[in-house]
Amino acid sequence: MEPRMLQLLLVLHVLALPVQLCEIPRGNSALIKCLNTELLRLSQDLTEELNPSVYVALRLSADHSLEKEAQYLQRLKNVFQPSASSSVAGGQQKQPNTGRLALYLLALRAACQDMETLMGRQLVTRLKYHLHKEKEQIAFKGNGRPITSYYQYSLGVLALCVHGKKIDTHVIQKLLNAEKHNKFTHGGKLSVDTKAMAGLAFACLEQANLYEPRLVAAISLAVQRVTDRILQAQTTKGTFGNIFSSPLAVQLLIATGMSKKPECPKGMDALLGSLEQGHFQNPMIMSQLLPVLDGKSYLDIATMECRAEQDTLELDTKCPGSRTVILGTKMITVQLAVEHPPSPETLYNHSIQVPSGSSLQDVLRTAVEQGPEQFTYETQNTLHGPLLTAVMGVKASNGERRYWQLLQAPATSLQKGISDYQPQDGESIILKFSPW
Ligand code: B12
Repeated sequence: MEPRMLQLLLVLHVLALPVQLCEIPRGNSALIKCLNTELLRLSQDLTEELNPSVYVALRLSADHSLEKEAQYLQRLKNVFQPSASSSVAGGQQKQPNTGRLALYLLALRAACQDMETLMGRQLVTRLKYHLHKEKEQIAFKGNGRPITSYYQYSLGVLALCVHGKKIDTHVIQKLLNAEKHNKFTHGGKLSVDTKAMAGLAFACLEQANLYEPRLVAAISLAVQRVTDRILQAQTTKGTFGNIFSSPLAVQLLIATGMSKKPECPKGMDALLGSLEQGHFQNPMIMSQLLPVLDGKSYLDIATMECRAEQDTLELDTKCPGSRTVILGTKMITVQLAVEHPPSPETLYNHSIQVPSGSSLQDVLRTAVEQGPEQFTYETQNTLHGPLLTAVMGVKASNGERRYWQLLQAPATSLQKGISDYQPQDGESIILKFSPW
């Protein structure tokens, strides 16, 4: 055989080898670059919600547009920096909650900002105060639950930890207890996203070298248990939980050195397959995914030096325009029902006509206009997109842990929100007031 032919066969053989580690199989760099470029484009779009998580993803990436990142950081500072006039106890101005503040602090560390300034110290104190309040709620008022969620609580612990701050041991203890007593659930089901975020917080604390051996031993045990549960949550398709919880799950596996486990490359393959098919269109999820594709996790923020970075990312990279939705000329029918258990009657039940390609949010808008029965709804902007907060005048309540769940009839919980989900012709959607 000719030597060149032999060489070609060898290359083909290497390419065909299954992925052994949680590494990106060759040939996917264009796909990853497109995701990176899309997040950069989103960061420049003034109509998009400002999101520190998008900034963190851009910073953790191997390729940068340093000028555009700096502009985005400035816009984040304008919105997230608490005004000097408001006190820690809460001024007149609406302040970011635990999770948003934590994401903002992660962003500042990813920008290598000096935190030994008055503003830097105030931000750290503020997050510590938020966690203290969350801890009090868990202990006294919240029946073992924090004010926001264990997801945000974990984000808070993680953010302080990547800044090298020592965290009140009682705050850590509450997260350990929650893990031990399986509190990382939503609506009675394991929340892989929450487990993964708590796992990242534990992994950071374990590596911090700031705590006494007994606490470190308990933290290490929690890391082990959380990663085991995540590995067990792998589906036959390779995802951990659903496809949208998998980015954070793989981040945890990377952070805890589990990338040699066979589950990890299988999860990575599932992520790449879904990315290729255009399933990741939500900026928040895209921002949780990009670090994974660079083999990184949020723990890597702690050691960032912001030096000698590759400044070659351009907005004009040719990529499929995944987020542009083209409405069809064909009309489709979607059945829309509203349920408020324990009441047996449906509060609303009508078929709605919309152009094909419409989102569920378009269906709701049309229902308001269409009649004959009065349909009303309200939304709230979040980093994840518009959250449905009230239907027919009934408001979701954080305190009572009730929300408007989106279901495909009879009882399949949708994996996307109202602006991302596109119902098919003849589909039945139920909006159900549910506990979580
Ligand atoms: C906690 C949580 C919830 C809680 C939020 C209540 C609370 N007080 O914390 C509850 C149970 C209410 C919830 C509901 C839903 N959720 Co949820 N949720 C999360 C979770 C675990 C953390 C969110 C968070 O705190 N982010 C951090 C903070 C700092 O950001 P934030 O913008 O301030 O957070 C708010 C929003 O994220 C919002 N929110 C929560 N979930 C969702 C989902 C959508 C689509 C939107 C627009 C907003 C939203 O609630 C947060 C608190 O106010 C994420 C996991 C993840 N990977 O992000 C899933 C996640 C975002 N949820 C998801 C889904 C699908 C839903 C539902 C659509 C499920 C359903 N079929 O009804 C509903 C929303 C329906 C509606 N009314 O519009 C998916 C979204 C996937 C995607 N394709 O983008 C995720 C990624 C989970 C998953 N792996 O499937 N969720």
